[in-house]
Amino acid sequence: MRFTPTAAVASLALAATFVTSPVHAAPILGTAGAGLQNASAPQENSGRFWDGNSWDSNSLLDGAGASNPCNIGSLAGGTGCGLNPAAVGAATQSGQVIAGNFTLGESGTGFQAWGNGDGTADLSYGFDSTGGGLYDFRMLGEFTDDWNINEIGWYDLGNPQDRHTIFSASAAVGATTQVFIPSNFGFYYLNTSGNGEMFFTQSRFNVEPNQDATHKQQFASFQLGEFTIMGVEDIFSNTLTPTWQAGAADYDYNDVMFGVPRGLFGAGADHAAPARHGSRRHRPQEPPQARGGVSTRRAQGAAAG
Ligand SMILES: [Ca+2]
Ligand SMILES: [Ca+2]
Ligand SMILES: [Ca+2]
Ligand SMILES: [Ca+2]
Repeated sequence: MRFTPTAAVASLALAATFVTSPVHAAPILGTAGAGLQNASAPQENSGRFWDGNSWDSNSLLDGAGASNPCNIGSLAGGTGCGLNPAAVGAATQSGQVIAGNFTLGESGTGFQAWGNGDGTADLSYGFDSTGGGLYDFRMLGEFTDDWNINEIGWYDLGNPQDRHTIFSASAAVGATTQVFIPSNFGFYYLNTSGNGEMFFTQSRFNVEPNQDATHKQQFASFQLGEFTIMGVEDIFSNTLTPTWQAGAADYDYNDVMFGVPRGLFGAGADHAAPARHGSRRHRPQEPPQARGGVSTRRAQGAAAG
């Protein structure tokens, strides 16, 4: 079953301010006014919320004399990034093989960024999984010193207590995980070091210890065709710096990057076990174990905050 206007209407009834993305990728349920925006020609000037000057590359803005963006926007668009030695070191530790410029898997010209027309982020959004969906998530890359303390998962949209791991902190780049998600959902990031830091695509749920009460959007979503590329910024800060500083961030959103192919939707899809009797038809499906590789276990950590 494919996403239909009927499904959109049902979702809108649940949250009247939500709008949906018009492409065929996993439909985004965002804030009214937000949409898919042209993401071409990154400038690393933070003119668009995802277009930060990455700590992972040296470029014009770092005095290096060359355009060398390395944020999620340039990477999703297929631009190769020349990582600086510190970034290569962390990436190598995490098991990524960096030989020459890094090009993100699944990237390509034409990815559009979810956000507002003025370049600001949609501070609250999720994804439509009406009827349940089976997703083959792909770990595409991570450029951060925190590569081994970063868990990624999904949560029931609007309910940040209901969390399920997709990629544990130790998941290798290149890993794939097939997950059945029975409801509309958002993504979360958990710093597993125990500092309590946790981010959600609905940023009002974010937990940023020792920070002020403001929240930023720590997730960036790019869509093209049936594919979504997600990028995570793993530090919250109101101070942006071109190189690492304690308490600052770069908002390059390349700290964890993962892919979301369009889900297989609907109770009648081919992955569904036959209903034993009529009363089961509308229940959420069990994870389709027969397909193998399914991982929808709950996050181990206690609720943050
Ligand atoms: Ca830089
Ligand atoms: Ca990791
Ligand atoms: Ca970053
Ligand atoms: Ca980074």
